[in-house]
Amino acid sequence: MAGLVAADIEIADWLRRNFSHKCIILAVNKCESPRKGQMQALEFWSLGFTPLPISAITGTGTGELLDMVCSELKKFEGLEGLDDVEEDENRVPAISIVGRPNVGKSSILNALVGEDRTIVSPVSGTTRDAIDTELTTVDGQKYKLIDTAGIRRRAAVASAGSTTETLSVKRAFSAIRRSDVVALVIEAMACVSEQDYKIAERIEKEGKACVIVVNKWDTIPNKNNESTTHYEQDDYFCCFFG
Ligand SMILES: Nc1nc2c(ncn2[C@@H]2O[C@H](COP(=O)(O)OP(=O)(O)OP(=O)(O)O)[C@@H](O)[C@H]2O)c(=O)[nH]1
Ligand SMILES: [Mg+2]
Repeated sequence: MAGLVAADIEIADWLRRNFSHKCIILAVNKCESPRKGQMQALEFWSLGFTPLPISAITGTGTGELLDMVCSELKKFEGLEGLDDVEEDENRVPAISIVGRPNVGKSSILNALVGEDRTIVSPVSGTTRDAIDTELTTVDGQKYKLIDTAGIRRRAAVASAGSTTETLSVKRAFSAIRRSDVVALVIEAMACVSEQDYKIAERIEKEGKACVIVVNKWDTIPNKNNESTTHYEQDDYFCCFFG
């Protein structure tokens, strides 16, 4: 057991900052001896979580760890017993397409499904609701694609005072929550904006995998083979990816 190190403190801080609404279990590994293990785990109390001494090699404490995980899982709504945790083979992975208004979210969905399922228009704010579309790939794998309304800055939404827009944004956030992967669309020629960061933060907070899609690539003038690398190495963009 290496004891408490700086990285543990950093990770614990990060978990507290970003996942305070989630259940966090602190397992202290390599505590082989049941009695001495309790002592070894003591210093981890300073992280602000209850340490559970375990040993992956001997199995000490792993039963308690499993019980804790299961009892937390049971608290979820609709989860009455562990049988329900079994992977639902019919579950279709969901991918939501999110971003600021007019970046081309609906166009991307239509391009992926190969037909005009959602309305595309140069008018910002065309999509007003989260729209689910099922896509079946050539190998038969099904996916649920969710087109969402453009998410403007909170202040802009508030000052517009539109209930419809407020609901649209809520539905976009709920689409993020029910997705397995989120495609965050940004516009190639527009700088990465504060709002793009905010949306990316939201996706991270929800703990979802994120793919950043740079759309309207055709609008970049004088492209060559290195354009993508230049784009990725741009300071502003690097921060975004970082
Ligand atoms: N040049 C160019 N224009 C695009 C591209 N993708 C979309 N557009 C145009 O951008 C405009 C907005 O496209 P939409 O797909 O409606 O954008 P959206 O993000 O769904 O917009 P909202 O629903 O209003 O949030 C339309 O005029 C599209 O034709 C692209 O790759 N290149
Ligand atoms: Mg749209």
